[in-house]
Amino acid sequence: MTATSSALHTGPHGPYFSFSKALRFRGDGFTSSDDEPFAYRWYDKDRMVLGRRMEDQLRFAACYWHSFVGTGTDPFGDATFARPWHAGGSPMEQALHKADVAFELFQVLDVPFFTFHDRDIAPEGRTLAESNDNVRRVADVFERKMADTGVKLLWGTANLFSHPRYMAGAATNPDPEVFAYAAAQVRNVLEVTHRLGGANYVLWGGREGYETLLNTDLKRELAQMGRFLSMVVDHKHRIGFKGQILIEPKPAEPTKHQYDFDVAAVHGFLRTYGLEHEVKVNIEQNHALLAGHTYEHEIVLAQALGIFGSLDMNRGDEMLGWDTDQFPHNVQQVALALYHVLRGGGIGAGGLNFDAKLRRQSIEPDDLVWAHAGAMDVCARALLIAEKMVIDGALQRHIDARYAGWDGERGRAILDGGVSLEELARDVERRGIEPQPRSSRQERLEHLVASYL
Ligand code: XLS
Ligand code: NI
Ligand code: NI
Repeated sequence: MTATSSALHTGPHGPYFSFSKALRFRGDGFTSSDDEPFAYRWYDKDRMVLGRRMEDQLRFAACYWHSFVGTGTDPFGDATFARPWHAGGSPMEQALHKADVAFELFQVLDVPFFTFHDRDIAPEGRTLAESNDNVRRVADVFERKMADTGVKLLWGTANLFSHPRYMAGAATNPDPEVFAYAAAQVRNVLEVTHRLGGANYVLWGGREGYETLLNTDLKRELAQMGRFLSMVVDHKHRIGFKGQILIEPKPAEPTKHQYDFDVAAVHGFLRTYGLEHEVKVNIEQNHALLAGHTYEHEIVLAQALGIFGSLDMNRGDEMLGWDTDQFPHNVQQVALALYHVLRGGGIGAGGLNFDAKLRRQSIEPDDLVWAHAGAMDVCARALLIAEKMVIDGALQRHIDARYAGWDGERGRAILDGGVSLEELARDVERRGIEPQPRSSRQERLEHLVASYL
C-alpha cells in the first residue's frame, strides 16, 4: 500500500480513528499541528538500510487480538474499553465490523502486515464445522480487503487455549478427542493462512504444559505434542504451503510450566522429533524475559541453531513476573535485538509483530494509533542504530580478535578432531606454556553501544 493513497478504505460505520489519512514520514524536527498530530520521525519506509528498504527490513505487523478483541480487563478488573465494534448486531456482524476497524487501523499506520488467531476474527459456532466455516467467511472478506489495501498476512494461528475444552491442554490433553478437535482447528487456520498468502503459521502452546506433575504424564504429553507437530508439518507439505511453521516459546502463563519453555527447549524438542529443519521459532521479548533471558540471547541462540524465524515485538516489565505485553519503547534494547537480527542476515520471511496491548486506562481507539506508530518509530530508530553498529563493525572486530586463536593452527587442530585428549595433554606438559589472561573489555563495549545511540 502507499502512504500517498488519498482516501482510506473504511467500513460503513467508520472512520473509527481521528486520522483521516495514512501516517507518513516527515523526518526529525517537524512540528505537530492539529491537522497532522503525528507523523513518523524515523520510519521512512523507502530508505535503504543495508541494501533493503526499511519496510522490508522491519516487516511490521499489527495483531488482531490485543488491538481489536482486547477489552482492558485484568484479573481484578472489568472491561474498560467501550469499543463501538464490540456492541450491536449478531456475533458474525460484530466480526465483520471488527474487520472494518482493523483494516482502517492498518491503513492509518501504513503497516504492511497483520496477524490473527481464528477466534479473534470470527465467532465460535454451535459446532466445530460451523466455527471453521465462520473463519473462512471472514477470510473471504479479508481477501477483498487485502486486495484493496495491499496489507498482507504475516501469520495466522489457532486459539487452542481460551475455551474450557482446552483447559488441560490441546495436543497434550489426556483426552485424544481434544487432540483431534485441536487438529481440526489447526487444519482450518493453516489452510486459511495458505489461501491468504500468509508468510508463516504460528503455534503457541499456551495450555501445552502442566499445573502439577501429580496428575501429569509428562512423557506421554511430549510424545503427543511431537505427533501433533509432525501432522501439521505433513499437512503443510500436502497443501503446498510455502510459509514457515513457527513455535513461539514461553516458559509459563497460563500454565505453571510450558513445554516450549525457551529457544533451547524448543530446539531439543524439534531434534527429538526430527523437525529441526521444518520448524523455526517466533521469539517474543516478554517471553524471553520470563524465561530469564534477554531478547538478544534468544535471537542469537536461535540463529546459532538455525531456527530463527520471526519476532513478537513487545516489552515486559522487568519488575513484574508476568506477560505485560507492552509496546516497545526502549531504544537501546530494541537496537541490540535488531543488531543481532541484521548480523544474522535479517528478518527473512518473519517480521516484527506487535504482540502488544494498551494499558487499561488508555481507553480511546486513537490510543491504538499512538501506541503502534510510536513503537514503529522506536523500532525504525533502533534499526538505524543497529545499522551503524554493523557498518562500524567495532563490536564484531572485538569478538573476532577475542577468538582469533581458534582460527589459528592450534585452535583448528583441536576443533577438527585431529587431536586427542592425551595428545593435547602431552603437548601442553612438554611446552610448558602458561595461558595469559586478557581483559574482555565489557565496560568499554557497553560504552561503545551507548555511543551509537
Ligand atoms: C501469548 C502469546 C500469543 C501468541 C499467539 O503470550 O504471545 O499472543 O503470540 O498465540
Ligand atoms: Ni506473550
Ligand atoms: Ni506472542
